[in-house]
Amino acid sequence: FSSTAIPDPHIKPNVMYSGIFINNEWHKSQGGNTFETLNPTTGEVITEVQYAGKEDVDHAVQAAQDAFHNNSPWRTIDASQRGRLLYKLADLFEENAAYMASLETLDNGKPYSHSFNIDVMSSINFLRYFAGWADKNHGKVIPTDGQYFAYTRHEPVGVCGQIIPWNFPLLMFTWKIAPALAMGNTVVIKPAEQTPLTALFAAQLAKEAGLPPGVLNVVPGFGDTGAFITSHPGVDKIAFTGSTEVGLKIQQASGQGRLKRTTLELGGKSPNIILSDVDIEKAVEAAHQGLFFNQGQVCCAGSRTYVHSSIYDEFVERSAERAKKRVVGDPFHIHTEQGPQVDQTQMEKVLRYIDMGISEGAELITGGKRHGDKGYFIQPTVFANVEDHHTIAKEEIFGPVQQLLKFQELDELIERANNTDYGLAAGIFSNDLDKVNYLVARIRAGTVWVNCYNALGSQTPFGGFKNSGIGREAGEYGLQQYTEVKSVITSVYKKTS
Ligand code: TXE
Repeated sequence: FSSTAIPDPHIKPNVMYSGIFINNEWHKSQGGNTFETLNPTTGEVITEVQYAGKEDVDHAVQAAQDAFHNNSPWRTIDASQRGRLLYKLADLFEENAAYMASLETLDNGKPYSHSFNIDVMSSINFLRYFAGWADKNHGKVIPTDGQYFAYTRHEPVGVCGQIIPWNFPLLMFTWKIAPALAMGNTVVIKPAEQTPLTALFAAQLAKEAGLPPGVLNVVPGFGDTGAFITSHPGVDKIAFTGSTEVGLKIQQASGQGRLKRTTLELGGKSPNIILSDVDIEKAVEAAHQGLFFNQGQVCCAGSRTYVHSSIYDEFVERSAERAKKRVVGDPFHIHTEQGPQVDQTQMEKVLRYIDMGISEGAELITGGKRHGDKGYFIQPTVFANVEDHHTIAKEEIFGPVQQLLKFQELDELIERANNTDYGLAAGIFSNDLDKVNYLVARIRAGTVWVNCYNALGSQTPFGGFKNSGIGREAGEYGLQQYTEVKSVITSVYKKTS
């Protein structure tokens, strides 16, 4: 779909589900608590959502354990049938695409054209990709030594506790549930407190698709709800996407009392490297999108743009021109490129980083302020002459703030690019194959994009080196995180090759 061909949005999408989803039924919080989810475009309350407490998480985990019990409907259906249920869920997403994209834009503030073309469409692709895997991730027969017959079974891990952030609410929901369900696990998932609505709607669709009760449970709430999941003895595996700070806590919690399998997808400060031979116009646009996409709220954002000194000044000038042209405003408008930040906390955090950039001596070229006085909008901001020791070159800003740094030599650049605790992604722009290959092998990051940025697919693994995470999501590698390998070794009378 091009942005002009997509269906019209529902400007005021009706919120149908705001409860706790357990055993395919909607529940109120047992403690009687609710929280408000706000529209970041206006700061107004959209609706009250049920706030899952400890009793609700216990209930959800019990439901997931029951659904995982040997001989349960979920454990006894064909693997291909699990795939068919996910295909059906993808079809339901497609039927409801305009509504779901509108709900996402309402709750998160991202432009509707992105919610539709990227969030909803990629979610559908992701569901279909993993639906196809359901009956294909099989074990092997292994020619072991001795009078034995050996094979492996790929079995589900069990109850998966999944905690997701607010920057891609529906997409992260599908990234988490699709591989888990394809491999036969059961799920208790907590959407982010800022953006619970699309996950709740999707839960109802999962019921309509025919998922048995207890297989997928959704518990809205804050960090404490997440902590009840991560510390719960009935949970076998944790999958988390969010800040490195919380990721470290989760890693600790998941080792207390029992070992939970843990995968973490955390923050980043990704270098985007522009060599001197590039088509400057294309590279400026790619670096612009690589940072500003999704209001800059992307874990793999190219938030350290290293530009070769020979083209640096022109690159700065053109980047500023491009940022000034960026269309900021009503996210339901089809031409809007940038909506509000997700909430006031995030807006204030980003503005604090801008102030730090100025006070530490980076050069503010454009932007730098709040955009308007309603909602949580920030002007597209570009800093030049950024140095590695500046806070804005070290910490994740998670906003529409571009850092342009200068470099001369490749080896020095590699040292600088790797001088971070993060290692999520990197970009390289050049047509010099030798230089590209030299860099690709030396940059410590889970993904390296060459002459492109933010190219993510269902098929390609995604995850971080160092403090950017543990494990990989998507692709065949992503499946491995949702299976246990069982070796079965049987004595035989006499083997033959
Ligand atoms: O993240 P949190 P926040 C980064 C980004 C952002 C910063 C803070 O830099 O500015 O993190 O954002 C749940 N046990 N990223 O505060 O707190 C929480 O309810 C279990 C990068 O929103 O990590 C939510 O569902 N769960 C990131 C989820 O964790 C807990 C995307 C993420 O929230 C918990 C988002 C706890 N103790 C932010 N505390 C990325 N990698 O894309 C919170 N949560």
